[in-house]
Amino acid sequence: MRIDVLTLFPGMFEGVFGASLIGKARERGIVELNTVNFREFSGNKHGTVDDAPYGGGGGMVLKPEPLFAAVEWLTAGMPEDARPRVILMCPQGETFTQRKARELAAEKHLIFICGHYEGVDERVREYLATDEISIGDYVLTGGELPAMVVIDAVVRLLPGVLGNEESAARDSFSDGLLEYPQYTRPADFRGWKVPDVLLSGHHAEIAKWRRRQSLLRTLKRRPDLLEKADLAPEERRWLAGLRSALSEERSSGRREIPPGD
Ligand code: 21W
Repeated sequence: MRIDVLTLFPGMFEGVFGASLIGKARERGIVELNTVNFREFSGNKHGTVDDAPYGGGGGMVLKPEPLFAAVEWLTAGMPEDARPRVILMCPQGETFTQRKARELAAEKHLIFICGHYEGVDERVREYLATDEISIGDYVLTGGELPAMVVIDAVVRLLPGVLGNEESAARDSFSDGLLEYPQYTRPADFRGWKVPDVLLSGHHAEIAKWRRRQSLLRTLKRRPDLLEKADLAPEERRWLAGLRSALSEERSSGRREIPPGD
C-alpha cells in the first residue's frame, strides 16, 4: 500500500511513521508512507494556503488550489481506474470504525488531507475528497492526529504486519465484543489472585469463562455493541437473565454478579 499525507506539519508524523509496527511495516516494504507539505503547492511566493471566509466571520479557510494541485501532482499519469481514495480528515466526517479500517486496508493507495485550526473550502469536500472521516466527537487542533489514528488502524491490518495473523481477528470490535480479562505471573500479586479457572488447565472451561467475561463486560460497559454482535441463542438467553439481574443489583445496591470489569 502507498499512503500520502497532505499536511502543513509534516514533522508531526516523523516519530509515528518511524516507530513500532508502522516502522516495521515500512522497513518490510508492506507500506510506503510519504508526507507532502501542501504549502509547496500554494502557487505564490508567500506560501499562502488560507484566506478569509466569503460572507465574513472569524477564522480562516484553506484555499482549494494548493490541495487540488498537490493531489493532481501525486496522481499525475495514473489511469482513471487506479485513482486513490482521497480522505479528508474533518470533524463533520463519518465516525471512524474498525469496519472503515478494514475497507481502507483493501486499497492500494490512500491520500489523506489534514487541515489545521481552520476549515477547508467546500469544493475540496465536493470535488476532491472521496471520503470524509472524523475520529470522534471532540475538538482537536487539526487533522494530523486523526490521520495518524486512521493510518495506524489500517496499516496493522495489512498482510504481514502483525506477527500473529490471528490477533487482528481476536481484537475487540472484530467479533463485536469487548475482550476478556487477561492475567500473567505472579498468580498472587499483593493478595490479588488470578481466577482459579485460568490455572486449572481445563481448556474448555477457560474458553467458556473468557466468552462469558467478554459478554458480561460488553453488557456492563458497551451494551450498544451487543445489538450487532454475533451471538448464539443460548448466549442471548444468558445475557437477558444477566440484564435483569444487573438492574436488580443496581437498584438494590447488592452485588450478585461477578465483577466483569
Ligand atoms: C476543529 C477544524 C474545528 C475545524 C464554521 C465552519 C479532523 C478532527 C479534525 C478543526 C474546526 C477530527 C468552522 C475529531 C477533530 C480536525 C480541527 C471548525 C471552523 N466554522 N476528528 N467551520 N475531531 N480538527 N472550523 O477535531 O481537523 S478529523
